Amino acid sequence: TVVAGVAGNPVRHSLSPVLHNAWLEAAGLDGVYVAFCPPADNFERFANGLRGGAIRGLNVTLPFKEAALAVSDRATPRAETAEAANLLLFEADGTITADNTDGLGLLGAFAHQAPGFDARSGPVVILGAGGAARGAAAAFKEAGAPQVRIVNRTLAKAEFVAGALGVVGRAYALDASDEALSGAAAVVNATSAGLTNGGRLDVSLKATPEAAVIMDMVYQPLITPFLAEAQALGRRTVDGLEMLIRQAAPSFEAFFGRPPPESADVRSLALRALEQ
Ligand code: SKM
Repeated sequence: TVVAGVAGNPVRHSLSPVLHNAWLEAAGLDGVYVAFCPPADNFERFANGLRGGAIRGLNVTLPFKEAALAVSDRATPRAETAEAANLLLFEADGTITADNTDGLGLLGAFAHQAPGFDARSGPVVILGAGGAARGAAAAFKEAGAPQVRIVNRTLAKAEFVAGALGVVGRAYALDASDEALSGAAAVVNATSAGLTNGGRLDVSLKATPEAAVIMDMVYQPLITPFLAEAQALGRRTVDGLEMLIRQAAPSFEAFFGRPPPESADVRSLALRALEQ
């Protein structure tokens, strides 16, 4: 039995076990995917304890993505660029390989839910300047966005993230968000607003062009207030659940040696789990 899992703290809300176990069953593979909740201050000890042992790999979510990269022995360029890992592979020789599939998940979700969207067609706006924002910014730069605009409450943090992008990066304070949104090809909420009840961003999407695609990385609820505003304005939207599914697919392949079977409708399963 191949064992894989997700580590986070908290981890109860994670839909990763639902996705991976449904794929395992549909593929008829002898594997299992479980949730782990290591102590928030000691991911290193947890991961080191799994070296060379029975587990093939882990997805890693908040607050461990930076620690996951730090504990690894080697990392893919995309994990290095994001300065975070959401995927660890425990090799037979006792070493740990770090990867990051969040960028693939983000771009995959756009490709799937906003067909025809082209990152090269205009500036991409990222709300937030934490790890998720950094990863999204790197993915859009890689996909050819002519400009990546970082909007954040603390301007200094936005400047830091934008600076790492080189000439492509621009930083905006929250009260300059209208300026940031004008002409945008896409807007991505990479802040945790929406995770808490009633969490709302102080950003209005009115200044976005009609053709802009609006995405929220938050998937609980599926239609966040941010996406609801976008839909009310008639904008195309991409949801956080699609990103979760599309970062999970390459993770599954890394753990179990084959892509997930297309026959399993994991999105419907996840939606049902969200409703409970
Ligand atoms: O990057 C992903 C991670 O692989 C799994 C996850 C989850 O289970 O909620 C969320 C994202 O951080």
